[in-house]
Amino acid sequence: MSKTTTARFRTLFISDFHLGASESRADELRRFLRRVDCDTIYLVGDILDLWCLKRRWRWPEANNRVVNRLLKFAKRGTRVVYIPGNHDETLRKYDGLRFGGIEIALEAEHCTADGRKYLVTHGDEFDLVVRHAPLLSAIGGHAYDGLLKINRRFNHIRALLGLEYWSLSSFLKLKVKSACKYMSKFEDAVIAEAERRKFDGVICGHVHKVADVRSKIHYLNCGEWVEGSHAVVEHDDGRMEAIDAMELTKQLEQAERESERQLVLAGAGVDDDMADDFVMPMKRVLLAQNA
Ligand SMILES: [Mn+2]
Repeated sequence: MSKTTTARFRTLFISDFHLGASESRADELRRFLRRVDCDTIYLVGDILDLWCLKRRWRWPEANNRVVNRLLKFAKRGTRVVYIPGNHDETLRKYDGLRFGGIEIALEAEHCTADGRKYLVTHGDEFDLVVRHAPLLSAIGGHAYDGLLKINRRFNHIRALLGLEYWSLSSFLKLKVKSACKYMSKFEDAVIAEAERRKFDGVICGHVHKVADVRSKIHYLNCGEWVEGSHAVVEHDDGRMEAIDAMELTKQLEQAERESERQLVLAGAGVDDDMADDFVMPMKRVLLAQNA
């Protein structure tokens, strides 16, 4: 068997799995986590969705595979730090404790290989600063199609009643605009706090929007694993960036399939030593029988 093809990072930052919510992508997550090799992993909040789990306990086997994978990292010497978010805030009271080798911390200060300091926090505390209903995701394509259908019927009735046309799209544009405004206010608040505390950068999650912005400080957002599949990584030289984790996973899986195919083509599936292990004892047995 050939070795699993993995990508090497110094540090992995990943957030908003929302395990327990019906839409979480545990299977993709497991595929990605199989393909990473790193010294430290920061779980940047909303890993478990305790809000959803309290309403209804929904825990598919795929979720266990993700948890097992994380425990295995810790067991094999990767430092795993879990920074709870607002959907798993119950865990905040265990600040400083360890579960199966996973450290719980309210926030962290990460020092890069080239000596820069990054603040690591989930980010929900900045909702208070922003003071705006968190519109986490602008309305997606499918929902919009459905709404358009309803809107047509709605306006048909309005027309029958002699009322003027009500535009759904201009209403939604207003909503999306306020979502964008919320997003930029959130970023501003996080950046201001990191700057005030003299960090070179900040890594957070929470708003479900992957980001990699360099201004006064480096703002990185891990994105999410409900609709997307992003992560923030630190390379061995200290370089930090946001990546599309599934895109990388697919490349690594493809590379592994390709190298397996090359092995088969080269006839190297069975190497000389392995053949000897099989043939030599058999030769001894046969010669012994002849004697
Ligand atoms: Mn959150």
